[in-house]
Amino acid sequence: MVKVMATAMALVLAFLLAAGVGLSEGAVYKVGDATGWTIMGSPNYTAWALSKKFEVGDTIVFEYNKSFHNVLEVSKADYHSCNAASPMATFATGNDTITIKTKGHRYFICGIPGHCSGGQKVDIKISKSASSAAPSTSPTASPSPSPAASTPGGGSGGISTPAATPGANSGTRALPGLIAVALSVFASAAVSGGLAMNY
Ligand SMILES: [Cu+2]
Repeated sequence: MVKVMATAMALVLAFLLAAGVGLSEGAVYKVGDATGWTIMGSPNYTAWALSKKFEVGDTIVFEYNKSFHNVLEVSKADYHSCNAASPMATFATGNDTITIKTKGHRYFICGIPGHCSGGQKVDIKISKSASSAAPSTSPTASPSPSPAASTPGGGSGGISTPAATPGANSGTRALPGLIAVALSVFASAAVSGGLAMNY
């Protein structure tokens, strides 16, 4: 019985780990790509940003010569007016990594006089929530049958449940399904273990 429980626990852990690995994925975007964050050659950061699809969980990297540039995160108004006087955040290492945690816009400018107005500014539009945002919104209880409780003998009954609908957006839907499967496996193992102990 102890062995059964341990196996069930291991299965639950394996499922949760598998789900967790999927959540930590995120693209890394270097601002300006090979050009980096500069004023030389007047890079078009608006066009660069529009060519990407930023999602929650992605990372953007500003790479630049810190002797000549910096990165200020500013409000929308300050972005448009190139006002560097009241940044919300300042980055100055020359290799700044910023992880995107929410949807919406993030506005960055270079704070060196003349650089922002010369085009060293970028509007990062995060249009889509990645799967990492899913767990916070409790999924509407899917009609998950619990075969484990009704059939104590057929231990593997729960696994046949179609958990993740294959196809579109599997990333967001797979997690509740995996947990349901893992829990039902655990439950059936517990039930059969309990019955075994009565004999
Ligand atoms: Cu600059």
